[in-house]
Amino acid sequence: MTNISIESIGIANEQSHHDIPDNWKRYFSFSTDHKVIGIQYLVTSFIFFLVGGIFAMVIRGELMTPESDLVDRTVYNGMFTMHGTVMLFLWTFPSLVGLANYLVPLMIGARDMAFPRLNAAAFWMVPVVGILLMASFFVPGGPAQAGWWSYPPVSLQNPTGNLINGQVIWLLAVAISGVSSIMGAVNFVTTIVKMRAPGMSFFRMPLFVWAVFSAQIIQLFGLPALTAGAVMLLLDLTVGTGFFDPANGGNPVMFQHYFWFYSHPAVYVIILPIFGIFSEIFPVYARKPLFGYKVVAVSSLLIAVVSAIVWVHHMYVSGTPGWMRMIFMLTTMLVSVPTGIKVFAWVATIWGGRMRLTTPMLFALGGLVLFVFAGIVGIMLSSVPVDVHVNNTYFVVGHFHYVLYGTVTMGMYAAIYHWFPKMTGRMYYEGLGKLHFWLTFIGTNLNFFPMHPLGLQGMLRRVASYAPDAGYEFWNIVASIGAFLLGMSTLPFILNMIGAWTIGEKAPDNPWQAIGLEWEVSSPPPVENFEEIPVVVSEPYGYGKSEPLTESRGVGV
Ligand code: HEM
Ligand SMILES: [Cu+2]
Repeated sequence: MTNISIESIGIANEQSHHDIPDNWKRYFSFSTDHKVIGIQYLVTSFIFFLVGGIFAMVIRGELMTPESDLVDRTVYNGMFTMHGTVMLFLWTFPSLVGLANYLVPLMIGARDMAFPRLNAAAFWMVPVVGILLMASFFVPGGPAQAGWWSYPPVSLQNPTGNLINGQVIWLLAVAISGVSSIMGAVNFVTTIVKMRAPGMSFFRMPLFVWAVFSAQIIQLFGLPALTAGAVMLLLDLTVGTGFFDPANGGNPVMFQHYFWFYSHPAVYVIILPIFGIFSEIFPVYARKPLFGYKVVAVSSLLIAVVSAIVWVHHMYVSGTPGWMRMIFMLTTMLVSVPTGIKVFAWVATIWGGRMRLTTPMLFALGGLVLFVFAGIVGIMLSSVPVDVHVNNTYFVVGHFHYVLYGTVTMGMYAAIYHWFPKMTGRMYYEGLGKLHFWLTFIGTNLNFFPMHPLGLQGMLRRVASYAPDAGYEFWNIVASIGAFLLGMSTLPFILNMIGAWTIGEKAPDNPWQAIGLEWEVSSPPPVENFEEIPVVVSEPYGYGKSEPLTESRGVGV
């Protein structure tokens, strides 16, 4: 490969800008381009984020006052069940898969995913899941009401007696979503193992790719358990088998094992890519190499391994014997070791760096701060005596929203802003981005901090009303104000995205002077990504080292 002059690179990029069919119709087609699929996932999941958010507003509206006065209690049950389900299965998972779809082939120097048609098929199952869940609002009895984990025997009650009911539709939707995710996992793992560009050894892969790799391995071993559990529950509910139904000799606790064997590791499927995003973003805006690259890379795999042996911490109060509680308490605490290593590495990365506080960096920093808070509370919860005390209270709800909103959703925002110029070829508006950040950061704390004292005071989760003299009102009002602030925070974001995508300033190929293969192609990248497959010649994150990343390009940044 030869060195090309700067002019000819400029011209090549200029041309590829025009080559791209910039018509929006391809986003509604069965496209097999991983970049189109990535954006399809991101936009679809964001729409469902808004739907899940509307349900959250109803929940918080109801909880402003002690009485159950805004919606009927059964409607409330449907609301929190669908809120949790939509937020996890239609926002968190698909948005992360979308980001990974967009980035992984570019980051490893591949032209597409290993199985492009499987990729498209997996995506198109997501709207099917969404339509099924939304349709469940219109069947007699309304949507599922047994919470996002659908424990039997509650989930087996079927009060309307109909064969088609909210719970049946919920189980079908979750099973389809599981199949879609398994298809995606096979595709990601194959792509990362088989499709790396020459020179892109495992220890030259960006940490986002390491994180996706580890997360998708979890999907492969975990999802079959959840999907099988969902199908067995569906059989209990529809044809009267007795896997979990105590009335038919089944064991309801077995369902909890199937469910959490996947759904605990699933939190790492969610958080690992967010860790990957942090690892990509901090070096760029602190202008320093990532501290301890190899250790951080391996710690993702370690987290994936340990995540497989902690699930019983969700079942401390499910009749679990004492010795088993102790084992799972220890394994759970063990996860904090590789996780702590990462936090240490990020802090060391930004320490003394020349920080640029752009919107992506603000979201990443905010996400890190809130993650540390969530992590400390998580270690508290891993301890059996604490968990037995606060189990099923708002303390737990507060904890997981610091993770899911404070870290995951804010981390996704960081990623969307950071790669927006690459994906769309346009710059977002920095002012609107910062406004979005502050509304989100303040809103998250106002909304979810009060849940901790409420939980310690004994307020139970999944209740539409509470005793007026219990002293819960103050914190509930604060939380609801925070919720409405979070609802508002999406407005500058939507305005920013639509405005920037349609009339924003044109983005250069590498607006952040970042190092990585995705920044060496045009914005947006051409179909098939690379005119010539790059040859990688150095480690990632070479900030301040001025060594080239690939053979074909002369200078590093
Ligand atoms: C404005 C933002 C949000 C607000 C105000 C909010 C509020 C709430 C509240 C009050 C509950 C407890 C309901 C109850 O137990 O009665 C809840 C449950 C839940 N939320 Fe959120 N939430 C928000 C965003 C999110 C996000 C972004 C996620 C995930 C990414 C999420 C995932 C969940 C889950 C999994 C549950 C458990 C549902 C269940 O108990 O079955 N939430 N939320
Ligand atoms: Cu867990």
